Amino acid sequence: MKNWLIGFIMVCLVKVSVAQTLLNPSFENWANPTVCETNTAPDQWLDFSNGGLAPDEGNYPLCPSTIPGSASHGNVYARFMAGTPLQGEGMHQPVSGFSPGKQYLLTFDFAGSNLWGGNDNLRFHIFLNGVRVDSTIIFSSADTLWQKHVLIFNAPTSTVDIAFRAHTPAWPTSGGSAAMDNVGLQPYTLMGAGVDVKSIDFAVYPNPCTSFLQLKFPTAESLTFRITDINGRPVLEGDLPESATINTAGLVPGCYLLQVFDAGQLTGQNVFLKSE
Ligand SMILES: [Ca+2]
Repeated sequence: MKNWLIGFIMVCLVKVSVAQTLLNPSFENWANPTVCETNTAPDQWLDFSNGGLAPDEGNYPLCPSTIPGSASHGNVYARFMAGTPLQGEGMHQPVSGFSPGKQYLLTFDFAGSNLWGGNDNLRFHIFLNGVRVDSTIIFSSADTLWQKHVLIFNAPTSTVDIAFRAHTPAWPTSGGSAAMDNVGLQPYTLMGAGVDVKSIDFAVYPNPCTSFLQLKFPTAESLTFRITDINGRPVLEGDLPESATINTAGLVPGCYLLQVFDAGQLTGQNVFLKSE
């Protein structure tokens, strides 16, 4: 076969295998790299503000007084002023390459960013195709520890517009600002996903966890468990102790699926985060 034909076939294969393409997910590229406060959306992102101005560039090496004092990934994060419950600063990006109906995992890191003082409460809302579908926990502008938010969603269309906006639940007594970094987007291909689970409701806490994960069941059962990473690789398994406490100190920080089995049959599963 001639080389050009092989090349053509390879290009076609690459095109077929192209996945969803979120651009500049860590906000490291921003239009003006020499100015501390840039009221524009990061490169590849579009303004989604309906209050305030636009997202600000949080560039720690360039502006060492910025809060938080470091990005969760790279050198740059985005900062948003939270307005009313319905108004605030935000940004969005139309992302192509989805398979409609398939599940995807969206993650991002967030923290308080009280550059202008105050400890007001706020949260991020998450929108898909302009529809609000999820929110982070309510957190303080003064809480500068990075936390991770996880959203599993079914792609409604082949191109999905993904948007974030900061809001306060208690305007006008609360406002503040929040930082975001390290957006992740990938197909949700956890082992067991789609399995017809004989469900028993159980809660896991704390979430994110650090050194242990506590399960809470409505009834006492003799069960085994398996923890897999987001690629479905088992990382921890065994009998579930009577205390229903699992030592997670050995897991690297990240997103995991906990599956619980009764006599070998999958009976429940839950997603949790392991933090530093
Ligand atoms: Ca970053």
